Amino acid sequence: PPLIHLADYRPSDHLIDRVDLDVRLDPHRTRVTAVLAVRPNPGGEPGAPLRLDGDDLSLIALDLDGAAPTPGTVTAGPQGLEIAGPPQRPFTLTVVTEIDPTANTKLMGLYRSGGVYCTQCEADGFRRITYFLDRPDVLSVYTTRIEADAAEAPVLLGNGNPVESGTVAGTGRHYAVWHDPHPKPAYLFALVGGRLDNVATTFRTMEGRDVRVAVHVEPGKAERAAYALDAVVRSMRWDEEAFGRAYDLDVFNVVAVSDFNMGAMENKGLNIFNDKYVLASPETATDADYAAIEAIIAHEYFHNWSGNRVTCRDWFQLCLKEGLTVFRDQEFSSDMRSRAVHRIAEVRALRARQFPEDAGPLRHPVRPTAYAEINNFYTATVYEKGAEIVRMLKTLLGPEAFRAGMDRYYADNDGRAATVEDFLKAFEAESGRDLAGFAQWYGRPGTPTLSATGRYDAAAQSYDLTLAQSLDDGEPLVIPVALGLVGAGGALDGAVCPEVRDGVYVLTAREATLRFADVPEPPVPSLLRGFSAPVRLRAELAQADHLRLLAHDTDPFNRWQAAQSVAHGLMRDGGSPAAFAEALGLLLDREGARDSAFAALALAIPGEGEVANEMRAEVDPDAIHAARTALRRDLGRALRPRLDALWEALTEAPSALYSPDAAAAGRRALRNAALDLVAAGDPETGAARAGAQIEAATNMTDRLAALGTLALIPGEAREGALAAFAERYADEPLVLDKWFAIQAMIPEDGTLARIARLKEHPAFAMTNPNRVRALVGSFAFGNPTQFARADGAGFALVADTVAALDRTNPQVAAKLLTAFGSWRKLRKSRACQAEEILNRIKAIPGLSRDVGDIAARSLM
Ligand code: BAL
Ligand code: ZN
Repeated sequence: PPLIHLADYRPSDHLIDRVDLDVRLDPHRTRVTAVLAVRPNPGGEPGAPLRLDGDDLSLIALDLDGAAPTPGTVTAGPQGLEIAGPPQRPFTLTVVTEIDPTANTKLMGLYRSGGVYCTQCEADGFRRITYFLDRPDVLSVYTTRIEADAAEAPVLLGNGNPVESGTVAGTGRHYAVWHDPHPKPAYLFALVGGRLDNVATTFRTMEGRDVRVAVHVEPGKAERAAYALDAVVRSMRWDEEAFGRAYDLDVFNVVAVSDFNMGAMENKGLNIFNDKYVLASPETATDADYAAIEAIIAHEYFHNWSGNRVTCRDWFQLCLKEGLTVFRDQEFSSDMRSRAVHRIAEVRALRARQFPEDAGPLRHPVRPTAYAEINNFYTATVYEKGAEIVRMLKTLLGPEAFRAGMDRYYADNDGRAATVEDFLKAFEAESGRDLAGFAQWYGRPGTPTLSATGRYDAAAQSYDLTLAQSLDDGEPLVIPVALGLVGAGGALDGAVCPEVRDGVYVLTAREATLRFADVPEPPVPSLLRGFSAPVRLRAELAQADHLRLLAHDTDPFNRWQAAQSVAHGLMRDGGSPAAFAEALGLLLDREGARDSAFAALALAIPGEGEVANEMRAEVDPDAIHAARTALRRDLGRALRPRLDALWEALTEAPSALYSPDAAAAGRRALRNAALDLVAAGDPETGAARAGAQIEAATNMTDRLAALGTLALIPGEAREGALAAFAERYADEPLVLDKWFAIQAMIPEDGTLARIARLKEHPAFAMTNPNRVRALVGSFAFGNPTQFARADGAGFALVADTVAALDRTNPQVAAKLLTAFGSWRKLRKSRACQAEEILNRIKAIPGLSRDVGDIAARSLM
């Protein structure tokens, strides 16, 4: 497929200042009348034809300034509309199209989900509603009239503020008119029509404006929207306090739908969500679900400024809104919960998803320079690494200059479509710093390696630390390295190094040596505290050094990292885990009660994917699985008395009211981590205890954790518990997703047959992205030994699903295919099978651009 290049960017030849839409909703024949106020763009090419994007559209009527266009000047088809020699002055184009929302299985544009009409327009779905200049640098003021059958769609929602509503006499139909005063690109357009219940409240902004905030959900589920509503209100308040940003409309609506390609979408004033990230009750949602809802509600709300008020000039700048908004939602969650625990979770996610992407054929810069299909660039690199870049910027500039830079960025670019350069310019202006070197982070794919070696001079009481970076042959990057020295009894606070300021050294050279003076004993360096840069650290410390950091470092992230490093070493090199178990035991004694969430994270040894990630040799998933299973077994046995005591001590009274707050969630996390390790060491006891916990559980967190533990222990108890769970939640699709996922991730030969059976389960549907991701996605991304089976059947299962899904929903199919992204690192025989499968997919006739692009790039 043809590539679109950043270097080819040109301003649009035309602009559309106002859009008046009249959308008459109908299950199969929805009629859209668009009245567009068009004018030539002074920055465009004079006399250029007007080329409007389209996708799968039927043109019904067209007029220009109220008359038929000059014969022979119009070319129209499903994929576009062109008018040659349009007027060289402002003019009005009226376009009538007809679309079939029921037949729209791509879930882009206007479609129906569970009978609810809804839209998804990012990145290029608006062209599936009407012909348009569907590019983010064309900003328009929208007025939308939505009309529908009053019984079928009693609730009608649009962008902006409601201005009028009424009935259409004698038709059983009604309408609502919405006006959004803020100019926006088409990708932020949205409408909703359907039967929906809601929960609502009023929020008074710091500017004194009263905003009606509502969360709309499937009828009968309103009480499950209370947490999401509360998260909206907390997000609104936080953005005022942390960034001085107030909401700017009279209403803010969130709508949950059950069929959705992404997590959620930040349409102006009308966020549309995957219901997985809205609906929560103690009986149906886990602590992790609550945390994800809070984070995604915040993320979409924060886009109102970082994305909507200031949008992107073109899709190459996607990180400008996504990386920044992820950083903002991470800061919000850190303020709502434990900062240290959240930072660990962020880094785990980055390493699990972004590091492999950056190390494989699908790697790309945070700001890509070319794409064939933009939907394939909503990646961990753009989002999570993009957020890390913003975090480094804050570390480099300090909180005051960072905040001043953000304020200037908003002030200078409000109502505009901006670039990464505009973003950095605001920080340069406020800080007086030159960020040209730092800007390289946006353009260089791959994860840099930071290596460190130290030398202690006892006579001079000094310590030399050499830091070296490597990525490619290009210029060195600007890497903020937060660091300190740790002695046998704790931090060596008296050690001084003039180049380290506020605990941070900024590495700008390929290599540098720092000299610390006043070092009274041989230190262990604590490097990259708080994970101050998205790099791979190679410090080659001994196990004893890591154990010192685990016991004594002042930085909680590095204490956790020390435990991870020891576990990696044991899984890679073997050896006795006795010292590690003892250190973990002390940590549990000291911190189990005080910071349960942190203790639970320390107990969680790196996952199989993370181990694969760290391998410099070729990856053998079976060997990794065996090493990890053995280490978990040994730790479970060595820590047994403590784990038993924790599991007992952290039991909640059956009458205790569930609360998703961080402290309560931390206690559940530690208790469930203890259960899981006990089971790893003693499956028989583990199975009995997990079975009892499933019975006694008063919330989904405890029930699901126990089911997850039991799922790893073959036998009748497991099968009985799985069957009972399915029966109990037969009417709860989102809960059954958890049930699909747990089974898909069982690392046993029988899992393939199990998945084949589950695909026939009445609750499974290939048309619903959540179901596909739960069953096949969990298998592809979360079951490395079965996915990369020796007989190739795991790869084939995923490939067959991709091929089938491509015919209806290419975007979700393409995402699933990225599971093959690390195939080259696999041991030879498995890699050959993966390559063959990718070639087979690439050759499928009529393949979508989405899947074709992933297949082709994976093979590059
Ligand atoms: N803009 C797409 C969904 C999100 O990142 O918020
Ligand atoms: Zn986003």
